[in-house]
Amino acid sequence: MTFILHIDMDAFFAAVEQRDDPRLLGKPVIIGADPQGGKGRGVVSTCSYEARKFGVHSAMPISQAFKKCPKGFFLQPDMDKYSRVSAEIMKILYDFTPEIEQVSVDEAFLDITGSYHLWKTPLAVGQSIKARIKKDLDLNCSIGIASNKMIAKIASDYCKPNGLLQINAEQILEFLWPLTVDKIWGVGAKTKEILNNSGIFTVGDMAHTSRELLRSRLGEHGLDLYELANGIDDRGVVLEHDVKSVSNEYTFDEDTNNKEELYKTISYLCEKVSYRLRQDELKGKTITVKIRTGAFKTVTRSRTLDDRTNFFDDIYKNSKQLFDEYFGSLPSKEVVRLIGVRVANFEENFVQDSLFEPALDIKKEKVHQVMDKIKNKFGEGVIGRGR
Ligand code: TTP
Ligand code: MG
Repeated sequence: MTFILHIDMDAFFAAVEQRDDPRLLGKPVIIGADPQGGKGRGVVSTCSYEARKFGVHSAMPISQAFKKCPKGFFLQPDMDKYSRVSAEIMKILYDFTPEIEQVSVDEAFLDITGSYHLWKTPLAVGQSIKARIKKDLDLNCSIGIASNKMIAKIASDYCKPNGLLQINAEQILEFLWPLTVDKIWGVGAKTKEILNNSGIFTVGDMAHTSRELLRSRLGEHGLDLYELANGIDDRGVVLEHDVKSVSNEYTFDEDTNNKEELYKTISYLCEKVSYRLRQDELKGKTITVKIRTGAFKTVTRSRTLDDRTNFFDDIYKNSKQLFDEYFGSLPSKEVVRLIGVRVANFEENFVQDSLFEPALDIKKEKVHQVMDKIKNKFGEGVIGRGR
């Protein structure tokens, strides 16, 4: 029996702002473009549940949101802050299982099949995650648990806000069939219209339609929808291992052009990236440094090495050179707001590799392994590196 847990934060951007400014608690908060007294362009990113009562929602033109809720608190998004909170959330989730697929900034799937017994039941895992996120981050989320991804996601959406809902295998159809067709993955506005025009409004209608009819209206896609309407979804949780790169970035509290501080930060990021690569037994060939200046100009500089690596020394040496090349070309007054380091271009990681690698690398690898063991045992941060 598989247990998939889907977690999605409630009114994420708005909730972070309400948490950080208690004056906003209980108030309609709208995050998005500047409304400029109703003349502003751009759209709503999200809004608090208080603002949703006025009919405001994501993607609505900000001018329209202003008309619906003129007394609302309109704030521009602080993406750096939300990414930081997002990373904190994901870090908590990794305490429950390494089998995580992060889908967006505030959303992830966890395959808890192999780990739930540590909390006794899948539902208890959900309760513990909610409690941890509330206690550590003072934020609410909603969680759905089911035997597959689609049902877990529909369940978390269904129980929003601040909900927890488990759908057992034998309850799936009873849960699914009364819902409108657009709850099914892959049914957007256009597909919905085609289905509605054929008299298909609920998931149950769809499940009771012949596969031939669905195919004639929607092509092969119709057959996938038929399966989904019957609660069948075999898609697995896609682990980070399948991701194409490992990266880390840091936003300075205050923009800086202090070389010492910048190098220290690059070193810290390389340390993290190297650690993650080694944990996942990955090695990459392409190293990229990302720099965002105080003027919000973002540039990336990349270099592809002859051999794949996950060693700190290699990643740091190259990152530092890439950084120097770019930073040297900037006016002396320019400041840095954000730095990122990424390693990509993995080929398969043959264990055999080490047979052909020079003895020095084998030794380095051993040292890294020992350091990783200590980190795993006592947490990151206990082990540093002499510079
Ligand atoms: P969602 O999870 O879709 O929305 P939400 O977390 O604000 O609200 P809830 O899940 O409780 O319904 O998206 C997560 C964040 O992504 C959201 O806080 C802001 C951002 N976002 C946009 O910027 N534009 C959009 O159109 C959407 C849907 C989300
Ligand atoms: Mg959300």
